[in-house]
Amino acid sequence: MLQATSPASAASTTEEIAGLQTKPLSWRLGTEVSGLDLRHSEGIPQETISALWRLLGERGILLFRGQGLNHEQHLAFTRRFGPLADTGMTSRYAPPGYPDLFTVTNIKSNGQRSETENAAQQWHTDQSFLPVPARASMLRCEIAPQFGGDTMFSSMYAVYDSLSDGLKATLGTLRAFHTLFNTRCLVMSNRKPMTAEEAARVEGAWHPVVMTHPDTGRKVLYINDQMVDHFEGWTVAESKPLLDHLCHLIEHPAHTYRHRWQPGDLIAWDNRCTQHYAPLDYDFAGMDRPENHRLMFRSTLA
Ligand SMILES: O=C(O)CCC(=O)C(=O)O
Ligand SMILES: [Fe+2]
Repeated sequence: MLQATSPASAASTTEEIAGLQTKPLSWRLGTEVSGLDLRHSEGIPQETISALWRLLGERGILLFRGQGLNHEQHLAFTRRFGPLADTGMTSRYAPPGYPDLFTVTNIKSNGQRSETENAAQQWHTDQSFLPVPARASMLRCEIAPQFGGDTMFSSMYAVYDSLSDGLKATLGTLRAFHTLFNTRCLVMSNRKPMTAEEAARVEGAWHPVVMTHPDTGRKVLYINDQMVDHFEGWTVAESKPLLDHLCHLIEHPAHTYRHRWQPGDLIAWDNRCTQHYAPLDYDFAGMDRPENHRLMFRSTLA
């Protein structure tokens, strides 16, 4: 049976857990899991699914290499962990026929630039603008650019643990407003205006700045660069220096893992204890050339 592994004590070698081969991806977060064929996820025992879920809560992200899933298989594996969430603002970024998937790509469609080509240019956690944000997300790579196109992940356990007791105490009393319509958010600039219905859905929500992860009982920092520009009762100007400081800790290399994608990879992340970010680290100016194309699909757990 899977044993709780504290991130600090994660071994760097391959280990067998519940019949699966697992290997930490970095000191603070991430585990690669091998020995599973996710194309036939209906055959994976419930005990293994539970073990994967526990490992995800502890390590923040799970990597499955070489899976080559199609949309159906991707959604079937996701559903093994519970009901799906609405993927994003609406299904406007869904591939045809799959409203539960969110397409992240730099490939033009009908001569139009993709609105998701730089969807993740800031650190964030998915759907924190909702009163009940997505629990977890699963992103799979179909096409990776010749260089870059990486995704970075950061552990909010590690960031919280790195704070002084004084700052932990102060942050523990605060709430922050999460919305895409804020002074720090860059992502809306290249998007078509929202419909009234879309705008109402992403209006925003208040969340405590420090949360306890329901599965592990560990505390996490819960603010992010993309969605938050002020604390409750503080002005944007007053909040900015502290948010800048916290965002700097989120991107600190000691708290992160950087993933170099290969087509066929699938990464699951827990939105409650990690953040992610896609640096524009490929030839963005030359992205219309096929060797710079990037095509990813995300499913989201409610
Ligand atoms: O493009 C990426 O690597 C990440 C995209 C993203 O933020 C998401 O799918 O939630
Ligand atoms: Fe995201």
